[in-house]
Amino acid sequence: ATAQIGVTGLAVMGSNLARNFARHGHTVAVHNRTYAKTTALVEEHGREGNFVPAESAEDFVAALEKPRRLIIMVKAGDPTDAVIDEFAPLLDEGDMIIDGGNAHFADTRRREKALREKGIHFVGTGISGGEEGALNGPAIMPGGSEESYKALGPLLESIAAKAEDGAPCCVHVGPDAAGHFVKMVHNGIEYADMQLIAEAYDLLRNVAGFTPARIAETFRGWNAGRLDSYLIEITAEVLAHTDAATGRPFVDVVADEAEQKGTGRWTVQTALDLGTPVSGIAEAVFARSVSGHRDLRAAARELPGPRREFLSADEAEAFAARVEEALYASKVVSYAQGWNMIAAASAEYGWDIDLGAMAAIWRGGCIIRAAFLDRIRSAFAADPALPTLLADKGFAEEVGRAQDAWRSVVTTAVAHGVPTPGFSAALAYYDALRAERLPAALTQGQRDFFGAHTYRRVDREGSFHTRWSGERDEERTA
Ligand code: NBP
Repeated sequence: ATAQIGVTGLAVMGSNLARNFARHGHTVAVHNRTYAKTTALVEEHGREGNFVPAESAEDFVAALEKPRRLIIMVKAGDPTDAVIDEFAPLLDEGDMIIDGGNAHFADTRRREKALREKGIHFVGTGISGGEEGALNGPAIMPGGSEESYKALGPLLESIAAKAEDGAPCCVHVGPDAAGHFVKMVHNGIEYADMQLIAEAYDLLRNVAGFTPARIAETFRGWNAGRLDSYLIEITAEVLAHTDAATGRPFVDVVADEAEQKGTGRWTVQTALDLGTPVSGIAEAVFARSVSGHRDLRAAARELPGPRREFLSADEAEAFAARVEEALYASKVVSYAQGWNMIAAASAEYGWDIDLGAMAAIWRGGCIIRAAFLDRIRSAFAADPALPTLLADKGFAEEVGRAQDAWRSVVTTAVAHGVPTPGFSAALAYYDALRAERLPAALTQGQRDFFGAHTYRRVDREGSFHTRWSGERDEERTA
């Protein structure tokens, strides 16, 4: 046995991850259901480091130093179970199976429990950054036991992206499925970010009347400021791109139906179960879904909207600056919601996740990497029990300064008939959190009226019910 690590599943992610390990001086055993992929990898990239190609599961396991570290990089779902079932009987106590696929955290909890009973460490690991990240440095979010991280951490940290301060973008997130959970929320936040950026583009295009090329310039300008991020950077690239076949802006020749693979939807489904509002992510998932409903959109195409001219050139400039503020404030809200969701799951499952560390490891390697994340890291460093990012002094000041512009942008969007579900939901959340009284009091009254669901009072302890069909006298129920 000569290999420090093994990778099974050599499609794009697994191959790139294996090459990343090899380039960092680790000997990597490589295995794939279809052996031709294994030989192709070694033929094409064998010179990058030490690979041990294995055709059978037995040879693969025999190639690994003990305790064995075996990474699974296959299609998430049934294929992952199939691969676990194939390898688990060949492993010994103390060995580690690392699932680097995009597994649902509930599957990871189930697999971890089953393998723990056999003495095998199952490490559900979120890996972010797509194929390029896997090759050149991803953000890595391992769950599983503390003990497994001792044996695995240094290897993973060596291939992870490095943040600007040189820190590896990899940390032991917490036990069992903590890693896959935060990876899911990361993807949800990514959906929300993309939606907010899309809304900013739509406003600049259809209210300000900017061309895609001009919007690309605007985004480049924003990227030099507090919105500095990978997503803003690539947005400018996409908007500046011209379609070779037609000479038109690329964005105008792409069908306007956004697809999804499911991690955004999982985030929202899970948030509903946990009772944590992630309206920014939910609106982003729904916006993609609306875009894909051709039939609904065709049926509604003739509905009336407002008649509005583009803003004048001067107004458009000032409007663009306000859109930047609305985008920033909405982004703070969607990150605040995402972090609350992680905190809620951490409490629910006893994961004890370090919230600041999540921001720290997402500064590099992943799709939401941004200067902004360093601010979140500092906010949690200043107060590890911060109830919401909106309560951090720095964020509170910035969002407070942005709120006039934010309201004005949402108002303008409504007046012009441009849908901004992300901006609007974020603003509604902000206003709901800061409200002194919410109409939830009325909701409780209604619930008590039709279902005797009881209510609490502002002036006395206990639960109460009003006998609505009788004298309307009040009884204390608890
Ligand atoms: P795919 O998700 O396309 O999976 C292809 C791999 O799964 C091949 O190696 C294939 O083997 C293997 N496989 C399948 Br399919 N069924 C199998 C089975 N029953 N038994 C054994 N092997 C089986 O690969 P990918 O795009 O590289 O992604 C790998 C994982 O990484 C996924 O979970 C994905 O969600 C996750 N991920 C992807 C990205 C990304 O940007 N693509 C980013 C982050 C995470 P074969 O060659 O024999 O068909």
